[in-house]
Amino acid sequence: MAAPITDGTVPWPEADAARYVAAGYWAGRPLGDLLRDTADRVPDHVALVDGARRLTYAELADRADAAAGRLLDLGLAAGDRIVVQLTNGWEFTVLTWACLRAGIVPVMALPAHRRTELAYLAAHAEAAAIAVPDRLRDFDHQALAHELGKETGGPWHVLVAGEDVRSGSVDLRALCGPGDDPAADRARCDALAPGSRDVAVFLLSGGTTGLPKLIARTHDDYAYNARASAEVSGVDDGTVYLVSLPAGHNFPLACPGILGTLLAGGRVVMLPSPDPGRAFPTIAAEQVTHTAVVPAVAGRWLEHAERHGAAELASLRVLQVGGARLADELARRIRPVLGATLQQVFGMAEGLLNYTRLDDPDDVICTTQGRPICPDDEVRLVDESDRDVPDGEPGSLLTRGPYTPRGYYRAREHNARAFTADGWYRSGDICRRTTDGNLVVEGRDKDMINRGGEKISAEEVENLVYQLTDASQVAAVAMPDADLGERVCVYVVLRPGGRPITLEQVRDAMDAAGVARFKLPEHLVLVDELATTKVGKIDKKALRADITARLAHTAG
Ligand code: OOB
Repeated sequence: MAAPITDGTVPWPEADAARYVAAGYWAGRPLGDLLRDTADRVPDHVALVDGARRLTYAELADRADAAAGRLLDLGLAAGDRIVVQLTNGWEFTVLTWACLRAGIVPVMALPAHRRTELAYLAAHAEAAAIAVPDRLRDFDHQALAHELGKETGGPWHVLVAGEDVRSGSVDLRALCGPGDDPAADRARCDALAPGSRDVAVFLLSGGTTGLPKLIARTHDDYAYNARASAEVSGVDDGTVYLVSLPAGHNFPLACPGILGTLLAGGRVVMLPSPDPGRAFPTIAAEQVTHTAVVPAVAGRWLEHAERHGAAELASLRVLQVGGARLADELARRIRPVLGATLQQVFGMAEGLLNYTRLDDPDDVICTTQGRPICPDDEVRLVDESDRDVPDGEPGSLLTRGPYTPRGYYRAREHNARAFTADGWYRSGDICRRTTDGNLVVEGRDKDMINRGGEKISAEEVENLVYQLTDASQVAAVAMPDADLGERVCVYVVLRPGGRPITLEQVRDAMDAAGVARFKLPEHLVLVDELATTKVGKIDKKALRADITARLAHTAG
C-alpha cells in the first residue's frame, strides 16, 4: 500500500489558510466539482476541440465521470497517483478532469521525458499507473511504460493513447469514451469528491537539484490559480483558448490555460505543436482569442507573420508570453505585427504568478513582467543576507501566498534551503520593482538553464556527465542563444590520462541512458581546470562569461 500523499506535503499554517478562506480565495470545493458546475451552466457550449473532434461541456463532463469510474474499476483509488505523459490531445483533458473528480492525482510529466525522468517520477510519487502515447516520433512510449512497471513493485497500469494498444495495456481512448449511464457515473463521482485541501495535481519544478522536485498543488490553491488567472487575462465563456505548449506545464494548464478556460465556460483547442505553419491555420479555423507561448515561439510567430502576413490571426486578442524573459525589442513588435495584445506572464509551477494587465500602458506591457494576481501574494526582494533591498534595486525574489505551497513534496532537506524558516519560497529570480509596482526579471541566482522555457537543472546534467564519462570535473552552464535564449554548455576537465571526450559522445551516452533530449548539452569545452570562487566553488559566472566570449569570437 502506497503511503498517503499527505505524508510528504507541507500545508499552509492554519492561520494563513483561514485568511485565504475568509478572503474567498479558497472556495472549499474540489476542482472537479467546480468544473461540473460549469458544465451544468453551459452544457451545450463546445468545451473541447481536437482536430475534427468536438465535445460539448455535457459530453466532456459525462466522459470524465465515466472515465473516473473506469479508473476505479481498474483498481485505482482516491489518492493514488498516475504519471501523465500525453501529447496535447483530447485524452489529456478528459483524463485530467476524470482524475480531479475521483481524487486520483496526475503527475504532470512531459512528452520529452525518458526512462530516467519517468522512473524517478513513478518511484517518488509511488504511482500506480502511467498514461502514454503508443509511440511518438519513433519512440516507443508504450514499451518503456511496461518496462518501468517491472521496477515499481506495486500494481501498475499502462494506459495508452493511440492505435497500437498492445495486450497488457489499457486503451485510453476507450477509457475516455462515453459511458452507458451518465447519471450513475455522476452520482458515483459526486460521492467520491476529494477534500478541497487535498492534492489535486503534482507539477514538476524547473529544478536546481540533481532530480526534479514535485510540487503538490491542492484543489483550493490550484482552482484559485486558474480562476484568478482567467480574470486577469479576460477569459470568459466567449473565449477560445489554444493550447500548443506541452499541456502538463503549469502555464498552459492553469494560467489560465485549460483549467481556467474550462472553469469560465470557454472553449479549449488542443494542438500538439506551436509551429506557426499549424498554429496559424488553427487559430483562423477555430477563431482562437487567447493563447500562451514562450518567447522563443513568439519570435518564430513574428518572423512567420512578417513573411506571410498575419491575416490568420484576426481573431487573436491576447497573446500571453512567459516562461523566460521576453526581450523588450520582441515585445514591442507583437501588437503591430500580430495584432494581439501582449500579456507578459512571469510565473512558476511553485505558485506565484505575475501578469501585465490587458489595459496597462504599452511601456509597462513591453518592458515589465507584470505584478502578482492576488492582493495576498507577498513578494520580497532581498540581498544575500535576506535583507530587503531598496525599491528599484535588484534583489532575489521570495514569495508566500494562497497558491504558493510551503514546501516540495517529500523533500525535507531541500525544503530547508528552498524555503525560509517562515515559509517564503526562494524563487532564485533576481528582480527589480518599478515605481508603478511591476516586476522586471533581471537574472537569477539559481543554477538552472532556461532553454526556450524548458528548465534544466545544471546539477542534473553534471551528475549524468560524471556517471557516463571519464570526466574529473564537470560544470553545466547556460550559453546565450539567439533563438532559444539559452542552451546547455558543459565544461569538462578530464581525469589524468583520461581519454578526450567529445560533445557527440556525451550526447549519445545521455540519450542511451534515457534522458529528455532538451537536456543534452549543445556545446562542450575541454579545459585543464575550472575557475573557482573565493569559497572554492566552481565559478559559474566566470564560465558563462567565458562561453559568451568564445561564441562572440567564433561569430566575429
Ligand atoms: C513557468 O514555470 P516554471 O516552473 O517552468 O519556471 C519558473 C521559472 C521562474 O522562476 C523564472 O526563472 C522563469 O521560469 N520565468 C521567467 C518568466 N516566466 C518564468 N523568467 C523571466 N520572464 C518571465 N516572464 O515558467 C511559468 C509558469 C506559469 C506561467 C508562466 C510561466
